[in-house]
Amino acid sequence: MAPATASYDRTSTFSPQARSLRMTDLRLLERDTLAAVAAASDEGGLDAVRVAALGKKGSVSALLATLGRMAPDERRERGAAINALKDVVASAIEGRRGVLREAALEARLAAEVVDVTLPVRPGALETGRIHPISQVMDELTVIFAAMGFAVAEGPDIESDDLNFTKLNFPADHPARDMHDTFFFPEAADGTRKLLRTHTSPVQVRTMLAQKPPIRVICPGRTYRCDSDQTHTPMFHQVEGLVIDRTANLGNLKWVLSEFLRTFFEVPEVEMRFRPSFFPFTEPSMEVDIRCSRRDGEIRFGEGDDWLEILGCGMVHPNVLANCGIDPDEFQGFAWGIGIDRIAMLKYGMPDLRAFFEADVRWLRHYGFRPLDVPSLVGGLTG
Ligand code: 2U9
Repeated sequence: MAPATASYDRTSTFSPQARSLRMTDLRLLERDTLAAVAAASDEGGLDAVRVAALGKKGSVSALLATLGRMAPDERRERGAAINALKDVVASAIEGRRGVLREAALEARLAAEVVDVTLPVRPGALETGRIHPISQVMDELTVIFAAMGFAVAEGPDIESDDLNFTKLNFPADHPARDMHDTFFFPEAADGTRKLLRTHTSPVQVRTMLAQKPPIRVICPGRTYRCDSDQTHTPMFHQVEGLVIDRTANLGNLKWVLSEFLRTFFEVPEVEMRFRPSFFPFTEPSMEVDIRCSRRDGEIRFGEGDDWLEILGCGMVHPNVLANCGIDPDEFQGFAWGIGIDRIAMLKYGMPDLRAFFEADVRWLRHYGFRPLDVPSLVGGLTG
């Protein structure tokens, strides 16, 4: 409780009787103020007592202000007494503050007690999971890095020129059609951006920026206006490109078979090349791998069945020329493969759409532990 300042008479007088009355007043003020200090139960309350006594308009400060109007004798005597009171009150407040602080700390320590015998709650490293697409991308990177390939990346939003024209797509090619490609509205200069329909513009950018020899893989998101049980509007591809003076189909076949047997973790894969057509490769081929299908399970490296797995070919001379590489001096091969599809095949995931539903139960089942990083020596899948 803060002492009331008004109850103590602060006017000056010369009468000795009145003087002793004033001394009694001081003692009363001291008693009440010290009682209020002792009664303060927290630092906020104590501060209110301090302001009421020692603040600018406090009871003790008000008494000090009366000194100016006193005769020198009285001022000396009362000044000493008021200052003594001020010191007593100030030190009582500081003493009480120490006690209250100590008590508050004790209360906090008692309330925040930690039971170190309780089991530790699992953190992100134990509960978090790597999405199968990210896992497969990491696996691809490890496999091709060991063969000397660099990873190249580019933007998802591309120009018509890099996504189609440089890749030898004729102006009226059906893939350019609004039904397949997500186009942005036409700009003032008549050009229109699009969501890349394959990662091939990344290889185009690489060729425009670097001189051969080139060995890159380009994993990433791709977009086509297509949605059913086996297609989603956004999907993932990894494409590869090799350019040098003698790159040939024999090299391509070795790179693909090395990749496929390492990725599917089988000793050998048998491949079958079928002629195909892509505007950016000539000749173009589709590759099937031998497999068995039993009880809904596909196995590679055995059986009498075939599964289409990827497309590939020798880079079209027009594409080399469009990208600043002399087709009479250099040649190259390229391939493309759907990451979502090979992830489903390797890890036995039946429904493509589950990849993009962000269902944490699915991720807990099919996801990978963050510290099981794929490596060729430690094992691709931990
Ligand atoms: C440049 C030159 C050539 C990339 C290639 C394919 C064949 C192919 C599909 C596989 C499954 C796409 O995800 S999918 O639908 N891709 O069949 N891609 S050759 O050829 C290139 C790329 C860039 C400069």
